[in-house]
Amino acid sequence: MKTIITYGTFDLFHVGHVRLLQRLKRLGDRLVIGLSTDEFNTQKGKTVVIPYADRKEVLLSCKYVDDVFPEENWEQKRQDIQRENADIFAIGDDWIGKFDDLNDIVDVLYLPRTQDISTTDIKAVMSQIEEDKKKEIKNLFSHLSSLVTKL
Ligand code: C2G
Repeated sequence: MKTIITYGTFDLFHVGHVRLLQRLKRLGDRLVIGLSTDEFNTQKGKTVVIPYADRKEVLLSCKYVDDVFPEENWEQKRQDIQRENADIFAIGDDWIGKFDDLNDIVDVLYLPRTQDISTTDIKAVMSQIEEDKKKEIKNLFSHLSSLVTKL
């Protein structure tokens, strides 16, 4: 039984996450994920949209994922790897080199990210839509008020 371990926030679950999990599962038999808690995301400087419990439920519904546990700090990886008896630690190459210190107890791999998709991009699109809607409503009101003044 070959176990793969990875970590992440997985907010606004998207195809970049799916493709990473798919590639990770192909490396072994069991994939476990350290899912960043809402509190740890604050430490990571991330504002999550979807709360931890829902992000966990979404991940567990994914056919590539076998288990999810909370990631609460930067220091827990070593004990997680030992507890899960992980053979491979793998993560996207935006982290390249950052976890090489773990290679005395696990094979450390960095996989290419999926281009042109990120939670940050999705948030930017969502806020742009909100801005456009606000402008539309403002224009509508000013049009209506000009009509009313003509009555
Ligand atoms: N990812 C990807 N392609 C994307 C976006 C994300 O392959 N287009 C990968 C990331 O490289 C990461 C995983 O999906 O391996 C989860 O991404 P995030 O939720 O952004 O996780 P991150 O904040 O990088 O958390 O201790 C490690 C951290 O918790 C990692």
